[in-house]
Amino acid sequence: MREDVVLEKLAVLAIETPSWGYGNSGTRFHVYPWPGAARTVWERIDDAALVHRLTGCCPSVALHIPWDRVEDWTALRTHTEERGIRIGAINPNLFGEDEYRLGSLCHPEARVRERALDHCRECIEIAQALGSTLVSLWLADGTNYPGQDDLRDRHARLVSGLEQVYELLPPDMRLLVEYKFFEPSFYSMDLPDWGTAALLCRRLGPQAQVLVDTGHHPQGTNIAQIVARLLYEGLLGGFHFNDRKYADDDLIAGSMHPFELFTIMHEIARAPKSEGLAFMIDQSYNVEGKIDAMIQSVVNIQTAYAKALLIDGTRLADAQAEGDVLEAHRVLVAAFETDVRPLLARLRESLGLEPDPVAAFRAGGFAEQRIRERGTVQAESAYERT
Ligand code: RM4
Ligand code: MN
Ligand code: MN
Repeated sequence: MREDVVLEKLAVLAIETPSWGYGNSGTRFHVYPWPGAARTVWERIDDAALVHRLTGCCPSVALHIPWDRVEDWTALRTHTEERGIRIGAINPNLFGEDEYRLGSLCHPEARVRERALDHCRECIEIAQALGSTLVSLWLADGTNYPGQDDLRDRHARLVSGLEQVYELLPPDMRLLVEYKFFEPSFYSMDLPDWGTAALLCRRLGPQAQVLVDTGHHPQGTNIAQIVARLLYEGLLGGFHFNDRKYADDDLIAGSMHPFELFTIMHEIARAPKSEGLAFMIDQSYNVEGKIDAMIQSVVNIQTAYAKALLIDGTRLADAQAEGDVLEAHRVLVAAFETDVRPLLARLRESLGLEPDPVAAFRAGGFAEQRIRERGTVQAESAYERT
């Protein structure tokens, strides 16, 4: 692909950052307070706006309800838009209440299922009030022991719960259905894999699509192939980018498996239609600063995409057609090994940005200013990271 075309494609890549990545977070053992970390949703939005200002490619921020609940949604929307960004996906939280011990939409008791449905209804209304057209649903539902509940009944409850949520969607809103193979439940998750999510979305209709969180698969899963399939079937809604070593570690995207991220972005780069895909980050920073780590994640995603755009598609197709396995692989590796930092620096310069946004954050006094204004807040409790 010619450099000007690559630059055009890179210029329209928009990555959404999560509000929950800007506050203090921790492990199940401890939350280490980070000096200057955002204390409220207003400050989390300020930090998301700064990430957009420095990267030029993060125009929206995802919210988690009730973590980001406020009295006045109009005021929050104004606050966000005044800072040059907008609200992206609204994430209902169906795991942070005592009632959800045995599940939410799949709970054995109708009363709890109703409550979960009410929360989804509220989140759809919040999305409308905030000008967002995306609701992103992840269910922590599942069981811990064989025999704990009837697996077929749980599936029936899941289908019926999601059908009811789907019914509530206004015509311009999409429902993203996220899966995860284990945690917090260990015997069965009600939405464990992309196949289940795809089956459900097919059943629900065109406003429901699958969300691929890159940390939600068993070790060794070929995520690029999942992405290729979902794209082919028109069922891919978007991503939660992060990286992991062992489980759902929520580490900086591309920090552990940059080649895997590149193969995923290759599928995006060659997709006939990728508009409308939601590229979102879902990470938490436990031992590092939040804003510069978020920017690093953004840079890593851009890097993987830039390299994917540089793949010589003609040579690759020829090698594949000739059955030249090694040559086909070498075409990918050649693109992966290209140093795209100068290209990304040119992209940023053309947008009036500093060439290295992490360095720009570190040199800009932003962290110091936040420490002065916000201090260091001892976290009362960890976000219930699940
Ligand atoms: C889950 C999942 C969801 C996220 C929560 C906090 O593991 O990835 O997307 O909202 O964590
Ligand atoms: Mn996620
Ligand atoms: Mn997760």
